[in-house]
Amino acid sequence: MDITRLLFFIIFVWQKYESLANTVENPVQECFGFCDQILDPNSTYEQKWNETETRIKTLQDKIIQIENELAKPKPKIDGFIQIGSRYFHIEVDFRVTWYKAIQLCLDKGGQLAVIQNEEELNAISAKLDEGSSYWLDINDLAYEGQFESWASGKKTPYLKWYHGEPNNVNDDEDCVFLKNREMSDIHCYSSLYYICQSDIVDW
Ligand SMILES: [Ca+2]
Ligand SMILES: [Ca+2]
Repeated sequence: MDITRLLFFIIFVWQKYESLANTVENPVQECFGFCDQILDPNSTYEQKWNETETRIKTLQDKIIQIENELAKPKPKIDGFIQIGSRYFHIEVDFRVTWYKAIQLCLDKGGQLAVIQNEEELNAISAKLDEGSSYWLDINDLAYEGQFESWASGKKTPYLKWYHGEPNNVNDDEDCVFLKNREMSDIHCYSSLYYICQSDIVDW
């Protein structure tokens, strides 16, 4: 190697060394501005994350507020009594078909009752005459064996069947009544008492 080539080689190596050194000393600059968002603890990513957390917290507070509002008993309607956290009207003066019971509850400003759970079943049943039958908003008119609320069109949240029920006798029992704390299906044109609830719930 002659002296000229040797000098070029030394200069080339020196420049490469400086370039590498700068890379180590200025990592942010070498990342074309992206690295600072990762390396800087006060980066925009962290700010955005904090903003997102704040928004999520605000939404959670709103959801809790809405849930609390929904959980409140609806205003009392004349002729309705409070049972548990809700208001009900228990009709014991005359018996009607299931269809008529639907209409009469709507006329009162409520709807035919949908029992939410066992606790509510027991609370309501304690107010009923033993041996009497009361219509509920439960039917399988649309699809046999699929019991749903007429008011909401959704699956009924709670069922407690009497032994052997539902049995859909003569393939013609599509409406449900409550008797002695248990439920049975029966022909919808049977005449029974009925229970309305004051609130319209979208189950
Ligand atoms: Ca049926
Ligand atoms: Ca039956």
